[in-house]
Amino acid sequence: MIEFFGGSAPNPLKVLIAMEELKLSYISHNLDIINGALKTPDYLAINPNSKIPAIVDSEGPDGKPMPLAESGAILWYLAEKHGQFIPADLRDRYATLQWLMFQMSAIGPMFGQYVYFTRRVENQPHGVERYTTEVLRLYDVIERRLGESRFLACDEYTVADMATFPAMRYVKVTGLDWSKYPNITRWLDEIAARPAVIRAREVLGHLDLDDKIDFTPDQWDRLFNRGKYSRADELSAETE
Ligand SMILES: N[C@@H](CCC(=O)N[C@@H](CS)C(=O)NCC(=O)O)C(=O)O
Repeated sequence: MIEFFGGSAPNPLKVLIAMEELKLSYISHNLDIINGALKTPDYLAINPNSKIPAIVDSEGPDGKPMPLAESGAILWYLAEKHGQFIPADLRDRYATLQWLMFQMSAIGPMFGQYVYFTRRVENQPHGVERYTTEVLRLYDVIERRLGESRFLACDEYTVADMATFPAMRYVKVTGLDWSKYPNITRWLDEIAARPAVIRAREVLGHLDLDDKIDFTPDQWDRLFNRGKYSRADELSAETE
């Protein structure tokens, strides 16, 4: 049995998709990210980085409970444990790792910053320009890749696709000309139609990154560690 700690966001959706694809039994906990649920000692023991998602697998590799954080690591762990969605062929296996790392290091963080600068803060044109350009560059990388391969890593659906689908599908890039991305469209439609992905979306429930989320200004500041939660002034002494 897996205990899953998530909430309404693209990173938890990756893990829900994997658990549904693998037909695992799990209990899902929705954590209240805005009111300190990620900062409790119990949760920090599961995810030292105090983010969602995380899991505790009651049957870890040594038979004991296994806590694990970082969506990419969780996907790899579950897929490897259950022998699916990571190809056996070594070339395809390392390609899967490559595209999973690409999601974790590029798509995830850059799309996150894009959402921040376009929707969560005002009057930061340099941030809007930088992350819009980067998101478009990443769209081009994926479009090219999906022009030569049915799925990201190879012709099989892998954990790299499960990791990359949520941000590509649900982060709305304003003004995007979809006619430039026929391969991404084909790939998104195929993944979105998978029964496991439909189930995962139902479990996740509401997910709309464009919504006017009902947080107070102080809650936004706390979420993004800004305003009175910023630590930038701690470094001022070191500039001398
Ligand atoms: N690299 C991490 C990123 C996790 C992450 O940033 N999660 C967001 C939700 S998508 C979160 O926990 N936000 C709440 C916060 O930062 O306090 C992963 O892939 O698991």
